[in-house]
Amino acid sequence: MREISPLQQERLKYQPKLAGVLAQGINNIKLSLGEATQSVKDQEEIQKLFKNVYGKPIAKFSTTGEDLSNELKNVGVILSGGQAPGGHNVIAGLYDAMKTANKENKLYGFLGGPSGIVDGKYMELTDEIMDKYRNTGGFDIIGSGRTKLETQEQFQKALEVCKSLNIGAIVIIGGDDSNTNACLLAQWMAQNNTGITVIGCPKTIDGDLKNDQIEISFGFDTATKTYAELIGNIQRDANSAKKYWHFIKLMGRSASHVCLEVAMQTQPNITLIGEEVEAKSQSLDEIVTYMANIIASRGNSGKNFGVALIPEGLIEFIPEMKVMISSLNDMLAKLEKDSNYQDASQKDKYELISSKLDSKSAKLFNSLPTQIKAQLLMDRDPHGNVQVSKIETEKLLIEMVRKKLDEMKAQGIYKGKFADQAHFFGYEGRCAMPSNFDADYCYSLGYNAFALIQSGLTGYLSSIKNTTKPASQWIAGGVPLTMMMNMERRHGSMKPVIKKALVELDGPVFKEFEKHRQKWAINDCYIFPGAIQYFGPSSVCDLTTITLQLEQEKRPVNV
Ligand code: FBP
Repeated sequence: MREISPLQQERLKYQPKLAGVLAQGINNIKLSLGEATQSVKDQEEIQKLFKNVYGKPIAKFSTTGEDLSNELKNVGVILSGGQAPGGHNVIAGLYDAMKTANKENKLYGFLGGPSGIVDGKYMELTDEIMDKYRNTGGFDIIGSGRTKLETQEQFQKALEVCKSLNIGAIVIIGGDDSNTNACLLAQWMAQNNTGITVIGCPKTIDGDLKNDQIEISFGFDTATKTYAELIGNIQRDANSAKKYWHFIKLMGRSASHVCLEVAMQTQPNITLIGEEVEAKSQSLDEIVTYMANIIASRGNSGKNFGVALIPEGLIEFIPEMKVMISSLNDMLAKLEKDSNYQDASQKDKYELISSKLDSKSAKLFNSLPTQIKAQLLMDRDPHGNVQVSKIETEKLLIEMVRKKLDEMKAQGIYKGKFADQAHFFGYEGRCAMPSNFDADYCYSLGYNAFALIQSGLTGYLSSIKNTTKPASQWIAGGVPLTMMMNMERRHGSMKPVIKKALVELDGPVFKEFEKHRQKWAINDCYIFPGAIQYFGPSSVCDLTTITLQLEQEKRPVNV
């Protein structure tokens, strides 16, 4: 019996490419620092909350500057939040850099996410363990979790665990919420003169942890390629059978980057972009009308099939829904502790909620199908986010589009047939075997994280830039976490968080999409991207996402 697949066997041998300067080896890198920085918003509040780590300069590594320290260092690493392809390679890069610097350095993996460091659950990573996970998907080497680190008690326990293992630095691999954790921990460690530093690495398939210094979060490349393969297959099926409309919800908790990138790769008939819905203040009914019109116009010309992409976070971008969800969030934060509410029947809960909402939100809430009501009232995640992956927006839209089409039929303006299929693609792509890009990028991010540690920096995010060029030209450095922060309402009160990067409607990616979408709606312009290729010509195997090409190069290679 096989223990691993033949492809995995081959991938274990793949040597990821390192960013230019890092490839010289951890002992040959030098640090240079730029100007002091500011947070993106709410500077005064952020500075007050992060006194010791606020406003640090951007760091860059080169062959000229200050030498890095070569003192012995034990490091603890945490995988945090949703899985993203390439996480194992971040750890592999970190491990290899540490062992190259000094064989005696030890890397401890905290188990099950941030709670591992608080509860003292860890394992030491060794060559034998590492070599089983190189270039593989998933976070199973040490597991992940969504615990929020914020209390004095948690920080104190983390310190004790680190002291007992002689850990001098912690690397947190996560998205915006997890790196907010990293910054809070960095601040606490600095303020208490513990000597322990904290470095983050930008992870999330959602692609919303990016800015001038962070071109892409890892996992986005592989996840979007995986979804694009699946959607290409569905498009071929739709085009063959010609009998179904496929409504496909795609992960991306807030921003619609995944949806936009996948649309650019596959050219489906309908793609909704949450940020556009918000900018145009579109109501649920307007979105449904937009979809129904395209379906009717295809149906009237004999095409009773098609593919529609729906971003997971859509619901929170619809202005009327946003107002209602924000009231629900505040209300649920209070009702969480109310045993009468907790013990009430679903029906009574809906009635109570509806009575506490303003009349417009109450009307909207009452108009929703029971299933959607129940999904909207589910527990928020530990960071206060609505768990949009559990809200079946694709089914809600199918139901509403069907009603609209029936009305159009009664008016004699629609003559087609509407048969639906609902899909949700999220978990299918989060643990895929990393593409060459993610394998290389992640390895560099991890290696670079150790360079930041040896520079004595804390409260920084590992940054690798110039990523549309060959890895030899990638630029390595670090960006202060406070630079990305602002204040947002979470769990009913204002909290410091890393600002999410949403789809920019005047940015090159949306502009390119906008040029083509009308044609894609009516004609069949489907693209079938096929599976991720790991071996073969670089023009096929090392291509970055269209988003990255358009944003960084201003020149799409394959649109
Ligand atoms: P991160 O922000 O932690 O990277 O997670 C992203 C994500 O995959 C979202 O796209 C999705 O809404 C969410 O995780 C699902 O979370 P869970 O794994 O808890 O179901």
